[in-house]
Amino acid sequence: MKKIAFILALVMVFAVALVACDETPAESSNPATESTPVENESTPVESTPDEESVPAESTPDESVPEEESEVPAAEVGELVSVGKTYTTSDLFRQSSETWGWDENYPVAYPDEDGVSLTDGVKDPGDSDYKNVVWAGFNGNGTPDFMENGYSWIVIDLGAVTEISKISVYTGSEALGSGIASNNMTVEFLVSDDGENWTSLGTVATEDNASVNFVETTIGTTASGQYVRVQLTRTGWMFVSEVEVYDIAK
Ligand SMILES: [Ca+2]
Repeated sequence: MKKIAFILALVMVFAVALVACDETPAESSNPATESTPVENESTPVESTPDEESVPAESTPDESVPEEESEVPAAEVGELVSVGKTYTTSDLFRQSSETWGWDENYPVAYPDEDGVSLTDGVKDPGDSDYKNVVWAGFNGNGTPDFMENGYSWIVIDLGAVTEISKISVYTGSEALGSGIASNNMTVEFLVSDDGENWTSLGTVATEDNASVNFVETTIGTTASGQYVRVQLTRTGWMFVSEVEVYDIAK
């Protein structure tokens, strides 16, 4: 009986050992769950370069507009053309008596005193083309226009000037009688001696019938004592003012 009991004890020991061996593989399945943290670790690894690249790209983007915003801050200086003398190609000249006496405009509009283009007044205040603020050029056929293809205005600034901006103010479609600023170009030129000219460029003039005059401007730095504007249009061109700015003042 002792032998039988001993054998049974051995069988039980083996049985316990087998159960223990079966449980071990069950624990070995845990590494499958351990692989999950491995994947989780790779996720922040991938997100890290994304987070780093975003601020790296945004930094230069923010610096560009700051540099560009400094460019328009340049000043054009002072208006120096007011009161300066000028000459023109043939203005259309017609006395008030010729086109019918008008008590509101007893002086004929075509700049008979030779001062209206640099007197500082560019706004006629109404839409009547007879307003004395205007000087009229006939692009349909005055002799000078027919010869050159344009009308011109030359302002003598009195001394060589560091020019930063030139503007021309022309009558709009609101004036009627075929006067308008559409289909019109203005060429801007400068000179030291009034004979040899350098063109700064040609600008197309846009019309705006809701106002009495429109502004055409060129903003280019240039040096010269004389400023010349050449007006081209098939039709009437009315001018109230030419402005020149000196960036050195
Ligand atoms: Ca004027």
